[in-house]
Amino acid sequence: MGNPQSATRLPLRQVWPDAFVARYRAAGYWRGETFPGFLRERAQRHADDVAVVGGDTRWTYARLWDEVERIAAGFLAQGLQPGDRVIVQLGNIPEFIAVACALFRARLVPVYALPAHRITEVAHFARKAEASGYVVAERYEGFDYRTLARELQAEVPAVGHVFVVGDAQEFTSVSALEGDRAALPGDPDPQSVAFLQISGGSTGLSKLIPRTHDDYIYSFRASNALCGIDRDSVYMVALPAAHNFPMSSPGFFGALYAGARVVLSPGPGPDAAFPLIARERVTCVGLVPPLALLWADAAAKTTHDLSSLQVVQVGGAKLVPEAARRVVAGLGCTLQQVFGMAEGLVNYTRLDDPDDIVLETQGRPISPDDEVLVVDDHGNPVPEGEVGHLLTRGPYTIRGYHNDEAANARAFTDDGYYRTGDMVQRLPGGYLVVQGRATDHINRAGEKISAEEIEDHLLAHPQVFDAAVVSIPDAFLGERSCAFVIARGEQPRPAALKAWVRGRGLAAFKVPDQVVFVDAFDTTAVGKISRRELRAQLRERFLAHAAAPA
Ligand code: OOB
Repeated sequence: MGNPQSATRLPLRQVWPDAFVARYRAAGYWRGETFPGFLRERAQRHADDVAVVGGDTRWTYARLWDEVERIAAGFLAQGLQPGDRVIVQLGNIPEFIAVACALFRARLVPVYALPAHRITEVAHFARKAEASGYVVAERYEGFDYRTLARELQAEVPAVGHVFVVGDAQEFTSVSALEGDRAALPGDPDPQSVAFLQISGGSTGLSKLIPRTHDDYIYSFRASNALCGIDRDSVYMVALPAAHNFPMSSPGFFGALYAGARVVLSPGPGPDAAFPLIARERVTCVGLVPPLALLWADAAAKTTHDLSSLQVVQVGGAKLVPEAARRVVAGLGCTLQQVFGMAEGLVNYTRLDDPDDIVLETQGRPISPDDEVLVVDDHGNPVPEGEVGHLLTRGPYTIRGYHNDEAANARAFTDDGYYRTGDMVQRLPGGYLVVQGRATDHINRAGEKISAEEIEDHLLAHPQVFDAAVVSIPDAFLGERSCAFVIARGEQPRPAALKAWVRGRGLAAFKVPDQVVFVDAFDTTAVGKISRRELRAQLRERFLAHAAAPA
């Protein structure tokens, strides 16, 4: 029996206007390729080449495809039906790739959650996506996800199917899945939604990002050319595999498309990654800025041979020029800045760009058809070189979030541009320099945290009268979160408030790094000021205070 909701299955197509579809096809961006289509072809062409390395597993392309078909047939045999959404919450293990590709093969739609997400977030994804399945590992980084699965089924009973990598207990084991492979469906419509990605959640809760086969495959095929990925490359996934950056910029999907080798690092730090780089002769890796600095320092002292590394990509948050110099000096290979977003647009510095471009800009768009506007608060273009809001549309940028009218009204213009929320400067040649953002989120080492979402959780505490969460510069993380709180009655301890947020079933990275109690928030003479202004004011006050001599 399938999900009762699948009777009212949503039209899982991302709709670009016909004229754009025609244009993107004519330009050769959208070629009608699909995930199962290219994976099957690679399994034939590169059958005995190693595709995926992780833990004790080493799968060739032929073996990966065999796993994909087995798991795909198993999902359908368990009663899932093409079109059903399935939440995938797996760490950097080979099964992440096998399960995601198996879902594509069975025309099921993965919804990617990060391993750090907890019940509140996962339940939100399940409701928003109307998911009927959930795939987890028995445990990852010490956390038992079967417990989370039980909580999820209690909160969202429509999630009728739970699959577990490892000891499944009362659930279904991924390794035991079997089904009739001959009954697997044909390849999907290339313009259908292949998966739902999670947004960084700049306002409130995360939104779901529908990406199609055609648009996503274009983004990593084109990325391969700009990142130097070919069949001889060895690409390491050091960041969580569910992030768009290590997934598609060029990511493990780009590497598989090229017939290259994917190496999954169990953790992002040098301890986990360096021995694997040496053993597998890794050529390319993507990092967030704090990690890149950590790697650069560790590289000076390591005994592991890192000489295979050709390209280190840094993105997800701003890499300031001084840090960029340290990364280049420490790792001694080509730096590539990557400024991207799960909604689409990705910018790269080119591998042969001059040093000043590589050190001082966040690159330029992948596609000649990425349309970029830099506008003032009223939507009017600003002169080249001036800072403005970045809006974009193009052959791999979504036209709307899944199932979220209100967010779409805010985040997209009438003519289909996505409002990125980033403030940028555009230089000659189309290079962008990220100068900040217009929305109130905290970019904590590449993890995006919505101020609003955390304020809501703080306000639910009986001893919190009001709360404002702001980003504070942090030497290591880039930014950290600080919650300004007005207590109601007796002032709670900061640690108790942090524990409260964690206890609300949220990812640990969302717990405020710092809690500061204040007596009141400033308001203007005319009355209540906007949350945005309030947050900006608190940030300024905090920074002025921090800078003042003791
Ligand atoms: C990547 O994707 P998301 O969806 O987690 O976050 C997107 C946001 C951007 O709008 C921007 O605010 C920030 O992250 N960002 C950067 C940046 N790269 C991303 N800000 C400054 N400099 C950079 N280089 O973070 C993402 C997706 C694909 C590739 C790379 C990163």
